Amino acid sequence: MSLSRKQIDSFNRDGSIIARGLLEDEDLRPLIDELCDWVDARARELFAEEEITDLHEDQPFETRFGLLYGQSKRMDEEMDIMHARGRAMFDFLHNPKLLDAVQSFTGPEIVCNPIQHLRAKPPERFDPNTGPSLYVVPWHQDAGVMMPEAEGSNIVTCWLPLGDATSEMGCMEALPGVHRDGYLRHQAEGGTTIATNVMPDLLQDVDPRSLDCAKGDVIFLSRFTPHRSTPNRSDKCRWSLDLRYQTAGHHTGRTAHPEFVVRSPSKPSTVMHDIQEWRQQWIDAFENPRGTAAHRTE
Ligand SMILES: O=C(O)CCC(=O)C(=O)O
Repeated sequence: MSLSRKQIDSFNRDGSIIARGLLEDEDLRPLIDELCDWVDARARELFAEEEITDLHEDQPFETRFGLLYGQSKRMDEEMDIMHARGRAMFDFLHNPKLLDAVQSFTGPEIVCNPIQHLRAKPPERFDPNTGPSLYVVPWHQDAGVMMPEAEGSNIVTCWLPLGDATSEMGCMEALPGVHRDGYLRHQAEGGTTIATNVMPDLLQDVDPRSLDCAKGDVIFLSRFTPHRSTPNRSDKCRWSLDLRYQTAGHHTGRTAHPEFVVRSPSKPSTVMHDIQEWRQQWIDAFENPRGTAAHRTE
C-alpha cells in the first residue's frame, strides 16, 4: 500500500515517519529463518576453530547471536547483506509491500541503492564499543555516507527491525525538522566517537525523537535527517535492516558498489530477479575494486 497523504506530510515536516505494521510476519519469516541458519553455521565454524566454547543451540533468534558474539567478535564477519548474499534477503529486497510504500517517495521506477546493512546490535555487555562499530552509531545524515554527487538524488532510507526495537534496546533516534536545512558537514571522528558524524557545532539543539518500533514497522528517513542509535541495554539483540531505495537514473552516492532495479513499470525486463547476477556483482565489486565508496567527511 502506498503511504497516505498524512504520512507524507509528516515525513516532509519531521524528516522521518514510522509506518506501523507495514510488514507482516510472513514477510519477515523467511529472512529470520535464513539468519538463524546463518548464525548456526557460523557458530559451528567458530566452535570447530575453538574460538567459542558454547553453541547456545537452545537460544532463540533474539538472544543467541549476542551470547555467541560475547565469546567471539568474529561472529558477525561476513554476515552483512553484501557478504552473506542470502536468497531470502535478495527476495526481501523486492518485497512488494515495502516497495509500494517506497514508491510514495521515489516514484514507480525504483532502484535498490547499494548502501544497506543488516545489524544484530548485541547487548552492550557483549559489545563494549571500544572501536568503530556497526552497532552504536553517532549523529549523522545518510548524505554524510554518500558521495557529494548524490546531492540531488532522490534516495529514501528504510530502517526496519526484525524484532522489537525499543529505546532500551538502542533503537534509532532522529532530530525532527532538521532535514529542511539540507546537508550538514561531517567529520570522520571527534569527541568520544570514531565514526562518521555531524560536526558538533552544526548539530542543532533540538529534542531527539526516539523511534521505538516493533516488528512489522518501517521507519522512513530523509537522507538529510540527523539520526543515531544508542547502546543496547537489554538482554536481546536488536536485529534490523537499513536499506536505501531511490529513483532510477539518480546517482547512488556509492559508485564502487552495485545497485539494481527492483521495480520498473516502463521496462519490466530490467528488474533483477536473478540472484546469481546479484551475487556476482557484489563478488566482482570486492575482487575488482573501482569507483568510490567513501564517506563525505572532512
Ligand atoms: O541501525 C543503527 O543502529 C544505525 C543505522 C543508521 O544509522 C543508518 O541506517 O543510517
